[in-house]
Amino acid sequence: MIAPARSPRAPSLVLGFLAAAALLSACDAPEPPASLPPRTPVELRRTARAARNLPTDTAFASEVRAAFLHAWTGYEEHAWGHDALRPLTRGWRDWYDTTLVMTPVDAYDTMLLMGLDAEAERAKELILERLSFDHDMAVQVFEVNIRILGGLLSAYQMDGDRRWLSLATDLADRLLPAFASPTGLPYVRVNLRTGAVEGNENNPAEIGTLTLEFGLLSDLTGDRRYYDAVKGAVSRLFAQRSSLGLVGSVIDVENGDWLDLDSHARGGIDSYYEYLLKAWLLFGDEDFRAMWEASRDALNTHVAHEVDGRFWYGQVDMLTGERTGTRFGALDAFLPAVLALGGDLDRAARLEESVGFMWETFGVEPESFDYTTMEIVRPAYPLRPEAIESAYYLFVLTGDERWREMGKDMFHRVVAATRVDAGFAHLGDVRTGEKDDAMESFFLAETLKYAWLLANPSALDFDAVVFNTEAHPLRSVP
Ligand code: DMJ
Repeated sequence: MIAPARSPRAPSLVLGFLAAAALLSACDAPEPPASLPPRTPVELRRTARAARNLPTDTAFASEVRAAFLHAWTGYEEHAWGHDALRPLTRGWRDWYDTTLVMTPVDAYDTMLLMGLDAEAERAKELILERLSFDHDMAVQVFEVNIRILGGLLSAYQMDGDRRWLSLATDLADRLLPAFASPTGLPYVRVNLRTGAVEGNENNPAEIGTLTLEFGLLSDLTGDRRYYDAVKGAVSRLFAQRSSLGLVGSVIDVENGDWLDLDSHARGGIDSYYEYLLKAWLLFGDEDFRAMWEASRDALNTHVAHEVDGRFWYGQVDMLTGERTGTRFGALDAFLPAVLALGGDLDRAARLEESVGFMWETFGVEPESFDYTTMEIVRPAYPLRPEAIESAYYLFVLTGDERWREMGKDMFHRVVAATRVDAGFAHLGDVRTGEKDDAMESFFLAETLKYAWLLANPSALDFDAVVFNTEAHPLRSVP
């Protein structure tokens, strides 16, 4: 379907010749498949709107700001220019052979929202000086998309500097070859310089969580190739759903065959659902609305699970609906936010109550536990944001202070359990408090951003943005 030829555009060209380049790309690109109707971006269509005039919790806000500064100072002192801080050994980590300056790109919009102008300026200088995508290395399309492309696009929409858009376009052009499979479903990894692809066994989350970033780039550049590639992939994935309306965990992008029939809303599928809803909201594309509503209904019918009065989402076989597992954990806690954004405040609240129960039971949430036995399956806590993110959504959408209190309590538990001298450290085991030498960039991009917005909801107009799955606020292009 999409012929993903990489554009040779240099950043400087984009500044002056964006319109001409877009025209050229449009001429080079094949006709979009007939199944992709023309699309007109519209204003955000909210099914649920933020409560008005929510007060700031000043004391909470200064605690979150102090935590952010502590984490950022650790990065500046020990990992400057690299992807991530190693907070225990005061070192750094790069994901690939060359840095993608991941923590600053991921953290930049949080700094702007917190009013940390000096830190933001230093981060921006570093990124613009060091960040280049012209490297002979294979990267994971999903992670680079949500953290780097998402970060660049939100930076552009927040401060208006077109150098962000230039970087974003260069990156997306280098990621496009990932869609050159026989089905249009993207491969897992792509070489940024050569366009060589790797990994034909992909999952719905990694396939479906490209839509907002690529789609918005189409709107910003006028080049439809990005939108058509992601919509084509998501439409194909949706078409592979079972008669129950469910998707599995692993699919072969070369032939569309399911390789793992386990269906759930956890890591591996989670943000596929999230982006169906958010693509509809951001782009006003009714096809995404239809895919979201059908998927949500299937999830609520077959995957939701009431046990002893508590509400969870577990695992089932995508073909039969037979229950295959009763595990839940930190990543699953994204779902109350998505349900709330989709207007289902009742299920959202019930599930977030279960999330709160998970924190009370274990002190800090584990990666995975069995909700029928309350036994931990995977005991780590890598500074994840989802539970606080959902508390934020419920707070802004209902105005009910109990959600802010719940999120604040989670934030306090995280700080107490993970703060070390040079930053914040992952927990290897929430039972023992044993720490791992890592501080993921999403701690600054997401966990602390959602905590900040929970404390200070007027810092951002919730109704004017759609957060990508890495908490980068994106705005639709009129
Ligand atoms: C982030 O990179 C994103 O939120 C993603 O959707 C899931 N994993 C991490 C946070 O837990």
